[in-house]
Amino acid sequence: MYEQFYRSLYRIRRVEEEIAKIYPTDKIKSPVHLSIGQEAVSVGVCEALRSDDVVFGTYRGHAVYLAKGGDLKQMIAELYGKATGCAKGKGGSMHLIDTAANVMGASAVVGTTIANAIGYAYALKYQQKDSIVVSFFGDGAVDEGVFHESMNFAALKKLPIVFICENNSYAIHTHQRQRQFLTNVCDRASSYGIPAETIEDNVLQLYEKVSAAVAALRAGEPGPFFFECLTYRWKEHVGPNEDFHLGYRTQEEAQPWLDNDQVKRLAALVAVEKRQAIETEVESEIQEAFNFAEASPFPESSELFTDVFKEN
Ligand SMILES: Cc1ncc(C[n+]2csc(CCOP(=O)(O)OP(=O)(O)O)c2C)c(N)n1
Ligand SMILES: [Mg+2]
Repeated sequence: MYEQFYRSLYRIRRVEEEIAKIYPTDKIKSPVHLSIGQEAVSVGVCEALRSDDVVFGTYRGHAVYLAKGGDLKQMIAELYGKATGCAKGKGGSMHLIDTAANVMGASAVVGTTIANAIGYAYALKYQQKDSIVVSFFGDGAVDEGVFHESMNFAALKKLPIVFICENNSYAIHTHQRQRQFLTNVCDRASSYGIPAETIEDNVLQLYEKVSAAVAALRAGEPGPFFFECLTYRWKEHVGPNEDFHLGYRTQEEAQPWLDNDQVKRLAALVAVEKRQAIETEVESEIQEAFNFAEASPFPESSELFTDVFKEN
């Protein structure tokens, strides 16, 4: 189990480090919102899921996409704006999707995929399927009207959905305390009758809690469940750099999160030889994915007029 967790954590971290490295060359054609530091949330949750379970993410979505099994080559090609990308090069980093892996998409508009996710969960329930939906969103999304409407509807219809609020304390540069009079996110979910719990930045604990919730939903217990996962964004809101010089947060605030790096923690739980083998495999997979993106063509100009409307 530790090996699989480490592989996923290390892979996401290294993919994003490579993205950060290459970003200044302008080969990547869209803004990038990196999850470096937040990988444990996606990995802890997605390891608890089956392949037919479904996830909806956000514009900070590289980690969820990869943790759920989204295709790496198509992801990098998408960032490069290439025709072989997972959205044919038209969506970029903020709109990753891989329906074969049940990564059902992400959006640049804060909060929107919460409503998409409950719609999907309603359909699953209606069809009496035993798949589970997971909706990922940030602490900023809980301020949106769609969050509240969705909580109510999901509770009312007892939907098979797990809500994952990735609380990194900030919406862009604004701390939760400057945006919310009551900062307890779980209380918001509880007020709609949804069981809600806060989880520390701990990938194994996350896995256990989410596994139990998923098992309960599959056994027919009424949903939804809500988890607030405490985490921290190491890089700037958007882009490859650090941003402590901006003054809205400090290196001192970040330090405990850096010290608690879950990638390093899991590395220490895997035997050295096994770890090296994992790292070698992942590095060559990443290299191949970037080579694939480099070698792929840009979309034809005729593609400008396709995928604009849904055609029957
Ligand atoms: C509806 C809407 N309002 C505002 C924005 C501008 N915006 C982009 S990201 C962001 C912050 C969201 O913070 P959070 O949900 O905590 O996610 P994080 O970036 O921390 O992962 C905002 C306000 C937007 N994209 N959509
Ligand atoms: Mg946030």
